[in-house]
Amino acid sequence: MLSTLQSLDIFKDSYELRIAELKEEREKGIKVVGTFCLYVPDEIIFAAGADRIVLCGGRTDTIPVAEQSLPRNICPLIKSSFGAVVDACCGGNLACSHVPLVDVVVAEATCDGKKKMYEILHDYIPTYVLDLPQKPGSHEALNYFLSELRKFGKFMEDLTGNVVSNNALRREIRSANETKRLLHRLFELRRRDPPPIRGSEVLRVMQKQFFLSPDQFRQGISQLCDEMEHTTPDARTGPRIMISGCPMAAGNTKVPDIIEQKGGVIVVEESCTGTRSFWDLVDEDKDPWKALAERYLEIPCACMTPNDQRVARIVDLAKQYNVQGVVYYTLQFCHAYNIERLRVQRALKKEKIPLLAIESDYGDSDMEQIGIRVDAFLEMIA
Ligand code: BJ8
Repeated sequence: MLSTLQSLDIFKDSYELRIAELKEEREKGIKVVGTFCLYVPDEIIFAAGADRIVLCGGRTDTIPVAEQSLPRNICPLIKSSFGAVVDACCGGNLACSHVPLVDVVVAEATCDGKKKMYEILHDYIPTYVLDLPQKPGSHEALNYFLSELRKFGKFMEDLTGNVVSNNALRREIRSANETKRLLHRLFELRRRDPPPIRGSEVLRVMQKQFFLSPDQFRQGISQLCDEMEHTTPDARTGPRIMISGCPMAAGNTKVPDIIEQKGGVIVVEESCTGTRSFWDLVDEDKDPWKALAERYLEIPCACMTPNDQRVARIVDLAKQYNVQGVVYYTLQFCHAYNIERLRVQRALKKEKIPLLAIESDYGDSDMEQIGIRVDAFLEMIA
């Protein structure tokens, strides 16, 4: 079904423009950083006068390239991302437009698969790894992460030759907060019944969040919200669904597409391509480094332990969005999200909110089976 929201075209048309912009920047000597995770603060990259582009892979065609070096039984996001880098660096023909634009990768110590992949990635492209405490709740963890962020700031200064000043950081924190506030506005509109936009459309927009420049992205979101506020949505009458779990990188829209084809109405996503990226703002009144460390350690990723805040957030979102069922999405072999499902399921059960667990890869061989299970789930909760 074609969307009636004209503003979505801004995001569709933005790809070529952004690639051209990044090429131009590189010709002028501006450094471009490739990232894979929410834990790497854009604010520090921009404060150093560099640009950034997301490298998370959602494509299937780069996976066979990765499987020549990596085990097959690891998460498809890792394989797809790694395959895109290897293919681009070894003169392959898959034409990833992102990798050739990148001077350096800034990676992060999150799940085991990513950490070990980054060690090999360094053979193809310079890779800096930001370390993370795994138990984020303590004072010690905060101090450690603060020192890691300062080290990262120094790395960016050496890369760009620019100083990461407190003023520049404050400016970037304000800018990133502005984006987050706009995303709150967008997601607030989705609480309506029926919501004025489909979940699969929001996902495609969110997949551009770390690809477009902040200005481009904000312009698009702002116009989209204006239009949504004055649009009478098509009648969408199916059960209200939340998707929770692993991120869905660009190219991967399989599960939301199936849910909507079957009549489900996706109203919110608890994921890194959903609320996790923007829900919490950075405190603008504190020392900027400390404020960044505090806020980034609050990201409720399943790589952290314990991760009570994620469980609480899911229950809270389910209530706020009047959700009738949660589709818990795990990428195949992602143990962190897969195991954490049990705690999420128990918490939701207490609130009488049913959960459907789907574990999948980027292929299409399980589409029919997922469709059957989604159908049965929607029928049960309708
Ligand atoms: S903050 S979710 S972007 S680590 S799906 S590669 S965890 S095996 S992507 Fe993530 Fe940062 Fe956390 Fe978000 Fe590993 Fe799981 Fe694969 Fe994952």
